Amino acid sequence: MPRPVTILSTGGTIAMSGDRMAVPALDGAALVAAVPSLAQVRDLEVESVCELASSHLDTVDALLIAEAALRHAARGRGVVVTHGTDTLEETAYLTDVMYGGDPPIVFTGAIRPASAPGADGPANLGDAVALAASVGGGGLGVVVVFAGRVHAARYVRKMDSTAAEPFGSPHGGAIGVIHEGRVNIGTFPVRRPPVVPTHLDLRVPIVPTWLGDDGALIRAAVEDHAHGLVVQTLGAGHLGPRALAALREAVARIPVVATTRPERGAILYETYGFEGKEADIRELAVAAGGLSSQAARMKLLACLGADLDGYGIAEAFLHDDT
Ligand code: DAS
Repeated sequence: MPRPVTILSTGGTIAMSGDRMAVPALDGAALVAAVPSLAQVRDLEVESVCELASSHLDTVDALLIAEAALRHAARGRGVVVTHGTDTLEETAYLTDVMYGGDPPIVFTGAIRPASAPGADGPANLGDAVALAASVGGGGLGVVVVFAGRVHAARYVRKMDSTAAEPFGSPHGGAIGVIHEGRVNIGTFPVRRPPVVPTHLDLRVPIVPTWLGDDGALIRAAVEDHAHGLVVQTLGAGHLGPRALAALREAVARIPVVATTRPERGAILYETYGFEGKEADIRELAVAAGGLSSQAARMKLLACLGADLDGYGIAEAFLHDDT
């Protein structure tokens, strides 16, 4: 027996249309009307949360969307969230960090506006509903469905700005496929204990580093009242000496999570001995080599919004340290 499904629409290209330039135009009901096969879904609810380009969303909006998804999942319903692709990774992963339930929560969107030739929104929405309704999708947590592929929210990244398949999972690839409305999941992601923030009106910037970095941006972020920081280190967890000095000053004031610039990241333990080596980073920051910087930021925001202390934050990132 398929699950009942709730679609939450939040805007993005899937909900945009226009003769010359696409602007927000379609609410949840209009999205559903464009997919004739959805008329057959037994119990389908539609709720419009907002109608925004995802570059206009902030962390407070992301928390509202995540909370709405969790509310409907707690009623035993599969949930589909339609979302702009630009920041879909962030809202999907925040929802995943907060979620411990069984019904699947599925994020999707479109790369081409509803008015464009070859608009991909209806096909993506049909696939997302198929997964949300499937009993076999129970226990998946939060996933992203796009172009017939299923990605774990923890690993998915927008890797192409314009291709019809913009999302990929550089760490391990897609975890499933959907053909003809039939769902085939090959791998179930490991679930983590949920972290549930009460608020997300917090400042957590992502600071990259580069050849010759003098640490000025790390210092500026701390001075700019950051509550926490994600530092995107080089290679397998490395910083130049001047950036390392800035990191040392930062961790004395706020929690810092370290990610890596390579897409398939890992922070090593004991390969190198130079100043700014992986062991120096590990001594100072919480290592999250397995997450993208944008995903690490959402998890750190969730930890801070849940009032976790330093130990709680380190524990929350334990399985993201590869
Ligand atoms: N319109 C952009 C957004 O809202 C891009 C998209 O959805 O693909 O993120």
